[in-house]
Amino acid sequence: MSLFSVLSGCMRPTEDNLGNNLIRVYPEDSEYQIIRKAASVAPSERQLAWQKYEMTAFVHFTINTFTDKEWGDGTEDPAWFNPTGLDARQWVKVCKDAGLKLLIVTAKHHDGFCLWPSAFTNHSVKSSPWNDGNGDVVGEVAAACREYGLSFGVYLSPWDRHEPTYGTDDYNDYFMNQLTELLTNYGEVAEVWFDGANGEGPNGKKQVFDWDGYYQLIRELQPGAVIAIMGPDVRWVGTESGYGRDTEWSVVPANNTDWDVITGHSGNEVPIRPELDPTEQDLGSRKRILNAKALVWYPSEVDVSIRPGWFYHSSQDTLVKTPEKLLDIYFNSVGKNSVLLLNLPPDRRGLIHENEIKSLQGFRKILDRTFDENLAENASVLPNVTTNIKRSSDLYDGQIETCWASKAAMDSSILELSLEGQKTFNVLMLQENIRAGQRIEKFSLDAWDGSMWRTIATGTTVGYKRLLRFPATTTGRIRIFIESSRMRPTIGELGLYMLPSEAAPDIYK
Ligand code: FUL
Repeated sequence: MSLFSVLSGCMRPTEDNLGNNLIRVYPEDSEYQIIRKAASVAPSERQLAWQKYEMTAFVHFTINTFTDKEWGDGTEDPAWFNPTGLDARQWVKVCKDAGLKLLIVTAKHHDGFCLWPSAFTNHSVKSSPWNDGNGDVVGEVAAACREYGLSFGVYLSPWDRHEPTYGTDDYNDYFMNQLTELLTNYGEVAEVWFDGANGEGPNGKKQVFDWDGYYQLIRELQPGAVIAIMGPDVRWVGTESGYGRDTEWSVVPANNTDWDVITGHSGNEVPIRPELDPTEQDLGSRKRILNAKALVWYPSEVDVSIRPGWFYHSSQDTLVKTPEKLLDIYFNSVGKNSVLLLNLPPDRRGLIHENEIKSLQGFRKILDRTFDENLAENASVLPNVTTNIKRSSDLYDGQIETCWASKAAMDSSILELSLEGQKTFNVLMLQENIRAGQRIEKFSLDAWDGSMWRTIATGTTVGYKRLLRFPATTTGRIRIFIESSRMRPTIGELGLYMLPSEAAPDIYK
């Protein structure tokens, strides 16, 4: 990072950034102060590292794969779990080739069957014929992730339809024991995924979960891991379709606790999960934040399966999402300030099916052909009253932390670029330097047509990443007109790209 970046307000701490992922709001705060606070909430280091994965993989695999079900009821015989050619290295290689940076495996789904030989139950791989009861799927996945350089995560279903202690305090001990096994025996864990589904256990009782205990244990054992969904670090986007919101704020109100005793949760203290309805359309608008008791960085994750089901069913072999569908999902998840969590369910062999591989390869090819060349590279930033930048290359050096920062607080700002000659493009990519906070509320991309500016695309939030598609445009000069923002907006990265015509039939002209 350059000295200039530090001085220009790109890095924290700045006067606008209180350096925390949770900031309290007081009844006496003015509207201006609240907006200033919202603009200053920033991700914790673990949240930022997670956000930078962009695309991650889910692997749903368990006894359901063999019973052809989506949810087991806990009465399944472990003898049914018998993959004929399980190869976790294949799973990881498929993910790596597709550009997925982390893999989360269903160590235990709702039926309670454990993919690792837990010392606290016999309802696991050790009672199955697979590898004569000596196998450990979690261990094989973790080792393969290490070998291929992927991060590793675990899904451990809090709801357990098999475990007899479910519905009693003893289940919390059981669950913590299992967490301890998973978080100590398999190397570094980057994400712990807690499902919200919570029905009755085998004894008809519902469980009162000791979330604080779980969170504390995870922070102790794996301080770098984000805790997702029923956790404080990562929020469910609210749909399993693969399509996120057009306006996606990573800063949302947290109104559910007595913040007088809390100072923030970016450290190792017990974090609080903000209570909100993730399916609501508006989570973080000005209207929402003005009534907040606290504002917290709580970014969105888009989970979607490459097939209709989360688990493998041979009847769905022809229903694998096409490369074009995956591309559309990419633009609507990664391109809308979310991390994509794409599920790839292995089949009864214990392999990711050929149809998935074909689709992922096609998807990757389009991504590479589109994003390998940034047509804004070597563009120069033209000076104007709202522009604060010396080195244009900060916009395309691959680092959001070196950035353009507007001089204007609250008012509109303009970033104008002279491209290296005439360029034709149909995709805009913007990234804010979210280390300084998420600020942009409304913007447009304008192209100079020789006599005037023409708006070719508009958007609301940007956050970590925003992608916009539009009909192909040729110009030598563009500007990003930021119509409204929370304090001084920043742009860490800017890209102009050309989607190949076959991948953009509707917009290519
Ligand atoms: C849901 C579960 O009930 C599904 O089986 C799946 O694991 C999905 C990711 O989350 O809540």
